[in-house]
Amino acid sequence: MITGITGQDGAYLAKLLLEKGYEVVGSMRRTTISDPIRLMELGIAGDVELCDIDLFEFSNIVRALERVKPDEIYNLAAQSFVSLSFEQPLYTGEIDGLGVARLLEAIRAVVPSVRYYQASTSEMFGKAQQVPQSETTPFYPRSPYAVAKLYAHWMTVNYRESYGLHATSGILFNHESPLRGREFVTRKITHGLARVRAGELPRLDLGNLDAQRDWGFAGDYVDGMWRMLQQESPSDYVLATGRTTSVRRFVEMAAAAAGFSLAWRGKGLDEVGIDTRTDKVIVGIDPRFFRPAEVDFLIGDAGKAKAQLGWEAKTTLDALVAMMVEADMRRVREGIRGI
Ligand code: NDP
Ligand code: GDR
Repeated sequence: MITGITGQDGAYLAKLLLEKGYEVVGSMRRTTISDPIRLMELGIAGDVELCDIDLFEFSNIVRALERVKPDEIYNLAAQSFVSLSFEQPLYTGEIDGLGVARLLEAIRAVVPSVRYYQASTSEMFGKAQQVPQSETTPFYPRSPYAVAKLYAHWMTVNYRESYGLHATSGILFNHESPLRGREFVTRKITHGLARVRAGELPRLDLGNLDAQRDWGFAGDYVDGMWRMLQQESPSDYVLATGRTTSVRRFVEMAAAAAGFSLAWRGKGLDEVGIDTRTDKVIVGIDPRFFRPAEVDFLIGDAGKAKAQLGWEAKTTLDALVAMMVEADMRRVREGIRGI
């Protein structure tokens, strides 16, 4: 069972599990647009059974577990956009924090022998206390999202220690793909630049260009999630590439892949990215995209995952950028709007 199957990771994980011969049940919450577009994009929408779960509602979690009786549960459902969590801190806490407590309680009551994966995050390191960050680095969350995820992480550890649940927390650094939501910076950049290139958008406005992230490919990371649940004993694992890159550098790489010749001019809020071939501004800064508290720098140490799971990030950032730009240029060319 995968909660949050309509999201980026849900789609890649479902594909991986189907390829391994699993029967996959994915939970969705009811929304006005109910097409599982990412599953459709991967050509697997007809291969998974869908059920309704909103992590806000205890009773529907219990009923779904009683009916499905899963062997493995991957809890990927969350309000996952850090920026929105500053605007909706209580909702984010309800779903990303208490929602996990609801799920763990339901597991304890209905399927205590299930193997459970909790989608924890490098955002829990926040104002990082060590470089690089590993399973033993102290946490310092910097957003309501990260605070809620930290509660969920410790609840996962606590249910493992208190009740012997096979509950694992995967502390994953940022992972991206052509199926990434368009609000996250990497996809915003590749999708935005593809639209600027096609003349659909005058320019792309961003926030803090100097934040640095350890970006990998989502397809690699879902394989790590699966490996974690195949271990005899549950534990906590960091998945990361071990390399960090600024948002500014990501823009430069994506612009080059999209066929622009980018040069930066100006400073602070007046900084712009110019296409030197046309002298047009293609990137600008908009203060609306800055956060009340920022996570400036993350770089992960996935040594434990390599040693115990045989897992390593395979896709380079160059390949990831090329894959994302190519997908967005094609979608814009073909007028594909939904994803
Ligand atoms: P997405 O935002 O793409 O997907 C989130 C999923 O959660 C969607 O299916 C969404 O459904 C669902 N969801 C949201 N609210 C609820 C709710 N109230 N009840 C049930 N389902 C809900 O995230 P990703 O796929 O990128 O990430 C997967 C998980 O991993 C998340 O928990 C995220 O916080 C975490 N994570 C992600 C990282 C990354 O870099 N991608 C890194 C570390 C952790 P809907 O389609 O209806 O909105
Ligand atoms: P993050 O991802 O907050 O790391 O959380 P996001 O892509 O939103 O931001 C990364 C960095 O880019 C800076 N930034 C901008 N971000 C967005 N979204 N839009 C902009 O215009 C912009 N300009 C600069 C941000 O300030 C930030 O520093 C993601 C999510 O998937 C979480 O769910 C997950 O837990 C973490 O990754 C690991």
